[in-house]
Amino acid sequence: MRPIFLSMLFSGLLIVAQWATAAVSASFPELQGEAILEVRGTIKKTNKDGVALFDMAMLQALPIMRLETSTAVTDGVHLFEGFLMRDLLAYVGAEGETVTATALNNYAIDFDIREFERFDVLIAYRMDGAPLLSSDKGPLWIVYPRDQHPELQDIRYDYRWVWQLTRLDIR
Ligand SMILES: Nc1nc2c(c(=O)[nH]1)N[C@H]1C(S)=C(S)[C@@H](COP(=O)(O)O)O[C@H]1N2
Ligand SMILES: [Mo]
Repeated sequence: MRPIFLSMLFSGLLIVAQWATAAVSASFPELQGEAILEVRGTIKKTNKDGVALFDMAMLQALPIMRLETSTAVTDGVHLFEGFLMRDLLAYVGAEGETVTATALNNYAIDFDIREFERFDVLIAYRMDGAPLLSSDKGPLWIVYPRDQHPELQDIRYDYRWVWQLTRLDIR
């Protein structure tokens, strides 16, 4: 093929790629139900006043991930279902170094964003087939693949299992 044709083809592809990206960001859904999780900070996609708000249906539309693990605060092994923290961060177009997770009781903790690439950290909404209730760690609980990685069986990770998660701040 002649170089001029190749460069036309290439710029054509770029236009299609940009159009596709615009279509994806425009498709960020409006909140239908109750806001369960709020994501703020250096994110590319928002749906209300610079914030990304998610109801349960929106969270359950993210790729579902299952994880079987014991926890530091319950007996035995449990089946958790939810989505990967890194999938959520990619979904909102998060860019930064630090994620602060805040809970209903204002418990807050900072994470190095790279941790979510290293480990399949889950934001779980179901345990053993039942929804996590706000009376018991729910509706969202950050769950680490504790049984899969011995280095996660450590007090320094136990405090990152934020239960009753309501908010993530990216910076
Ligand atoms: N929402 C919320 N999550 C939290 C905490 C908290 O106070 N609030 N404490 C953390 C700490 S310090 C630990 S060790 C684990 C286990 O806490 P628990 O034994 O009170 O369940 O949860 C973490 N997640
Ligand atoms: Mo703790």
